[in-house]
Amino acid sequence: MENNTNKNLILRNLTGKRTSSVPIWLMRQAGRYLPEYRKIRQAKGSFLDLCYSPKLAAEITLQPVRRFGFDAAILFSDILVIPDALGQRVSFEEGLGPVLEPLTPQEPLLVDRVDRLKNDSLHKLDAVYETIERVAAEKKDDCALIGFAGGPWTVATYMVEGGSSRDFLKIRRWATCNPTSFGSLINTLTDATIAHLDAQINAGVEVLQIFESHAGVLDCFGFDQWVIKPTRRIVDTIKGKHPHIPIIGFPRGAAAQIPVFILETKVDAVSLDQSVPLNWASSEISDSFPVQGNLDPIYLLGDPAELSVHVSRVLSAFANRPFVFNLGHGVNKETDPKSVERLVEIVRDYNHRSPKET
Ligand code: 1CP
Repeated sequence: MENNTNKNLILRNLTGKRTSSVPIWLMRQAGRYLPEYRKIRQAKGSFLDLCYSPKLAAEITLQPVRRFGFDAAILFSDILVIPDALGQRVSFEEGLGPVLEPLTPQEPLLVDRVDRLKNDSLHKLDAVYETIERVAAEKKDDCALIGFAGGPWTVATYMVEGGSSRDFLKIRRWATCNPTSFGSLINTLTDATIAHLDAQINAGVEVLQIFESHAGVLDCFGFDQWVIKPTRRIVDTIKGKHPHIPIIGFPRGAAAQIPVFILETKVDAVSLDQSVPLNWASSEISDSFPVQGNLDPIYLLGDPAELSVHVSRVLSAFANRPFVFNLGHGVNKETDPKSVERLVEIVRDYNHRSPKET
């Protein structure tokens, strides 16, 4: 069962081993800042169609790995394939982002659809699992393949708000005024997420990341109920079946709740957003616990000398723990690929003050 742990720097760090060379991948490393992505995207037209085209999706997954030599490939897909597979209409519109037919508390919940999905073993998402099989067959052993899903709360925000939101008022009102019916939506999404992640592992992913991008809009009671508890159920169930697959949690905006998130969800690693102060992370998160992050992606749009200073700050802060270099959020579409190249060089050139392999 130790099969994968030696091949890849990311797998080693995520299983608690410090390596002298810091591994790197970036959230949204595939996408619109890459001309080779834009070319395929233009030819295909619809973003969701691209997610369901295994050959093209596999190619897009591998584009940033070929160009920059990242230590991981992240499956090219989206967190919103879950509502799409559950039968909620989803589209991606130029300039607007995702658009969904919003779900309301008055509407019958999607439970029956989820039951059907379970029986159908997530049929609509078969194309996603085929993408994984293709990437797994093509990638090198020293590159980890990361699968993912949105956290149930974050996916629910899009389902209830009908897209991106500024104030998340509809979902917060539903969760507060009718926690029982909202709880069954979260439960349904948790079941679907577990089935989706399980199928991704069976198809060949070696690491999972759970993107809870909108965790930061909840107070500590909401965070416990709608983020910690569902995540804990996902982690427990997946670990029961696949104990050796590391799971990274990304509770974006969770701030001072990160330690309790780590403790209670039992994720293997935490991805920090850029608002987390480096010295706070060092003092509040046990130094044996794997951390990922957290350079502000804005530095990729700025002065190269500044970039170097800020990358070094992050590297120094996490020099003595299992660590995977990443951004605090996704690569911005305005980013010049040359900046990403420079970033990878800075990380590769970094010399640890006390190199130590465990
Ligand atoms: O127009 C285009 O070409 C589509 C742009 C795009 C891309 C490239 C979207 C639309 N999604 C993706 C891919 C994607 N999304 C990946 C693939 C792998 C990679 O990282 O390279 C992943 C992991 C996601 C995850 C995702 N989708 C998240 C979680 C991470 C985050 O950014 O916080 C979220 C919130 C989404 C929803 C989504 N998908 C796309 C958009 C424009 C949005 C909305 C973002 C928002 O509300 O601000």
